[in-house]
Amino acid sequence: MILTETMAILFASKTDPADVWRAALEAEAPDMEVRIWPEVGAVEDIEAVLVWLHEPGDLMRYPNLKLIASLGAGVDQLLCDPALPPGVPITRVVDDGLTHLMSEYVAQHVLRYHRRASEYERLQRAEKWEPLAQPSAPERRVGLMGLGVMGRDVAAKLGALGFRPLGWRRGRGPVAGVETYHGADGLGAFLARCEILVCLLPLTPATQGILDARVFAALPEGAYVVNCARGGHVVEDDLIAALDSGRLGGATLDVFSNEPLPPGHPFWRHPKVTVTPHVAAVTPPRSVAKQTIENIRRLRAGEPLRHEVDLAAGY
Ligand code: NDP
Ligand code: OXD
Repeated sequence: MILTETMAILFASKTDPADVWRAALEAEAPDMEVRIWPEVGAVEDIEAVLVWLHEPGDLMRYPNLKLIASLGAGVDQLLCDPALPPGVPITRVVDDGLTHLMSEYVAQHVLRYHRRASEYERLQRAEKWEPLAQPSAPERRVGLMGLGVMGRDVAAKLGALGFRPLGWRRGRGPVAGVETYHGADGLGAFLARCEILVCLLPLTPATQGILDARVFAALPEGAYVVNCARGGHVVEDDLIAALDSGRLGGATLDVFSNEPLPPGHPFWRHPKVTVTPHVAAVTPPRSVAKQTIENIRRLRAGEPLRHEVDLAAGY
């Protein structure tokens, strides 16, 4: 490997404000040079990249690249690049602030369905005074697909509100305070109990299209779905069919296969769908800059990286 005198961090995102991210990185590491894609300069200088929705194949251009840091918690948007430099570690964001935002989002929408607010909104529009039966939180079954950093925090916060969440994950082993199901074998039994299903899975080949007609058929009649993970988890036609038939009571969607959600898409006007524009938990530049710089310093010191992605598992 040829080391140049100037080693630089490249910020490469087609959607995020470069000036905000430059300021965050420079505040954290005044001794490091920050470059903004596509003004890359000499490609040999690039030691680390901080990326979100980068240009596929671009990361192969940097012969001295030693770290690829995802600007978000998810890495599907990075791993779908068929030309990633082999052997270069990939890290993702794990941040208390981000996790807290996600838990707030999930709590908001779980409570909305639990307290039947979406039904009262419809009744109000019809000028109907109609009290509905109200189960208590411990009686309401909320299921979390994914019990990672986000899922566990959501479980703890829903637990504080009195819910007894169920969880589903890939690996075995207990998760404190959550009745946990595992893998493909446990999915049916888990779904059969979920009146409100929350998706907090990473998008991988194993979870692509997981929210499909079979899953909706396995949920209790009238169940609700909250997807704040990735749009690719949802088979959109199956979701619309399940909502229209009454199999599902409603869906809250923060993420979509096509973002921004195109004008005219049926989700926009569907009476049982709530749309938010991928804002469940927005990555905070200052803390991500801190994690990225810490990992560059660890790399230079030969120490293990934090929050490295397991490339075999895909998350
Ligand atoms: P983690 O990697 O910490 O957790 C992932 C969880 O999913 C783990 O419990 C894992 O199981 C489980 N899982 C993975 N694959 C499977 C599978 N095939 N079957 C069953 N369970 C599986 O991720 P985070 O909690 O940090 O984040 C989750 C996702 O949330 C991110 O990947 C991202 O896509 C999304 N996100 C969305 C945001 C938004 O604003 N909408 C913001 C931030 C994140 P195990 O425990 O066995 O490893
Ligand atoms: C993320 C996201 O993955 O914002 O962090 O979606």
